[in-house]
Amino acid sequence: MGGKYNRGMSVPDTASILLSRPLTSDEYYKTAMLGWMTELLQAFFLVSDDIMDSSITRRGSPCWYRQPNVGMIALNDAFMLEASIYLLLKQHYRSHPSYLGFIELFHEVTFQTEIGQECDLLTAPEDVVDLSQFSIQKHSFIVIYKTAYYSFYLPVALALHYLDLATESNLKQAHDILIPLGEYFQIQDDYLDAYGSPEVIGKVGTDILDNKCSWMINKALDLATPEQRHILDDCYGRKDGAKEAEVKKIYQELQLERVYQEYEERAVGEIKARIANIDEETGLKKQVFESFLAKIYKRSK
Ligand code: DMA
Ligand code: MG
Ligand code: MG
Ligand code: MG
Repeated sequence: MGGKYNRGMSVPDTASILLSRPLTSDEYYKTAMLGWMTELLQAFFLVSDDIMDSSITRRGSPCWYRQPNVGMIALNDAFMLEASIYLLLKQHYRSHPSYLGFIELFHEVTFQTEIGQECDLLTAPEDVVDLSQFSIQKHSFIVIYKTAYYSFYLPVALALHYLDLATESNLKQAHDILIPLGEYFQIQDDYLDAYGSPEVIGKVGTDILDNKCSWMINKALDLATPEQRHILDDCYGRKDGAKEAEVKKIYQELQLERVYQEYEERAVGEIKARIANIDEETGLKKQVFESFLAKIYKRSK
């Protein structure tokens, strides 16, 4: 409990926009059920992610694996969170024409996320820091796979399947906007890791300590003088609070906050242009994507 429930609520919200009317109570129940499945998938990823990232807090409390009497049982808890998606699907959707479509979609998106997490972890070895291995292209691949598919494409694809609107063309049009939107969302997450306040975002940033190929370090590497680069090489990815502070000092000197704000305005402009090109003839609605964008634009958590 205690998250924003953006992903979960996106399923009924999207269905209601696509139908251009409020949902009946049965429709709400069924789409909210799909929404809870996306939240369970998210919980599965976060419980595992926090172990792999050695994170401290999540949603304002110690991470699940740090709770008393949990520890590494959190791993099995994560597996059970994932498995419960398919129990709920069977219980509530077995006779729906898209039952198989739902199962395949959850499996596909889960695998895409795991590819992203794998690359995220492999580009951030704990023992070898080599900043020359980072690039904005690698970053883009990682964030699209680890975040954009399950956070943005999944809820909309679920609503399309639920309403029997999941044609190849509708799914592709949705994909082509939701993936850049998800990339922007994870860049916000990378920014907030360094600049967000833990009381607001509910977690303590670990990207610098964890040697992550984050958006922030990629920008810093682009802009750093040789002296600043030397400090980054020396201090990034070391499990040491003082060295982490040195890296943040370079971020300040390079005015990454402003660089980020400029990126945000450009990215949002491009996403708006894509939304304007949506073909509404076959059941999609621009408003689906506008409402996603409005929920995350300039977010502080
Ligand atoms: C998030 O990456 C990706 C998944 C699949 C959970 P992250 O480690 O940056 O997330 P957070 O900042 O929430 O730990
Ligand atoms: Mg993490
Ligand atoms: Mg992670
Ligand atoms: Mg993060």
